Amino acid sequence: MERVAILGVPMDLGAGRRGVDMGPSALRYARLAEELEALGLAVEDLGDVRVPVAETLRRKGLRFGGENYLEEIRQAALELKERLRSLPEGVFPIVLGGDHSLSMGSVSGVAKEPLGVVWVDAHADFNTPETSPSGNIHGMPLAVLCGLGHPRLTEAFQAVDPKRVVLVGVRSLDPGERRLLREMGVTVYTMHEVDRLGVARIAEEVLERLSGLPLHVSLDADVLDPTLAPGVGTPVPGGLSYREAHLLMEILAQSGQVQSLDLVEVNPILDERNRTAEMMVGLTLSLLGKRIL
Ligand code: Z70
Ligand code: MN
Ligand code: MN
Ligand code: MN
Repeated sequence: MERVAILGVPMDLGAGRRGVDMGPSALRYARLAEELEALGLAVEDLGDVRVPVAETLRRKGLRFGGENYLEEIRQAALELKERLRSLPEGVFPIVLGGDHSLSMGSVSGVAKEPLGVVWVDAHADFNTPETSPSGNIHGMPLAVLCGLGHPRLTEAFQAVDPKRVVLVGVRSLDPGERRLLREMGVTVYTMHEVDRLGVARIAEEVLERLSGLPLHVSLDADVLDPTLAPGVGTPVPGGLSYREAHLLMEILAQSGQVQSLDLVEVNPILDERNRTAEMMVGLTLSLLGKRIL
């Protein structure tokens, strides 16, 4: 029986608005562990990584947003990285966020050489402090993992070859990150390609490009159409449908290569009756092998 470890990162310090720190609770309430067990998996919840409460940091004179919490985010991501590194071989980690900056810790924590990364997101999260219009660190983690950005972050978390990174579902890019994605040779399937080629063709191309590699899937809830997943901080119209998202997960599952997963950017404050968390749990089941027949 395959073993799954759940690890929460209740952090919103990298986001532009509050609330994704409650994402791990929302995903647990949506019965993530129980549903995985019903699939026949052995599940252990390892609790949460320590993240400072934002209100305690305000007293130090930091304002919310931007790069103010770089050191706190670095520390939490480092703890995540260490905890993932200490997991026994063969355990499939599911990291619950939290804002997407935690993926600096998850990807570097699971990184074997070489690793393929499938980043499923409305955004590319490929900004650096120079290109970012907001300064928010959750817009930077994929660049950091590829070695670009603040040296305090790249020295701790650079972990992947940009040629082994694929983005799916992108529909909101800042000018600087568009340029960086091209320069670094990252493969990007925007919603334009989703519409032209379809998710099945895209998934097959992704698996061809990352053939034989262990894969990490980083799933940002905002890749989904906001009508399905309203509980996100940065909703962008025109996202993946229910069927496209499940089909993508099912085809990735069939490869047998996926070894780890992030579920990030679920914002319960903005959600409706926890439906965004429930969508993310459903997609997790498809990625871990649930089939209709
Ligand atoms: C923008 C920035 C972002 C998620 C927003 C947005 C980044 N490119 N990522 N929400 N998940 O501020 O860098
Ligand atoms: Mn993201
Ligand atoms: Mn996003
Ligand atoms: Mn956000």
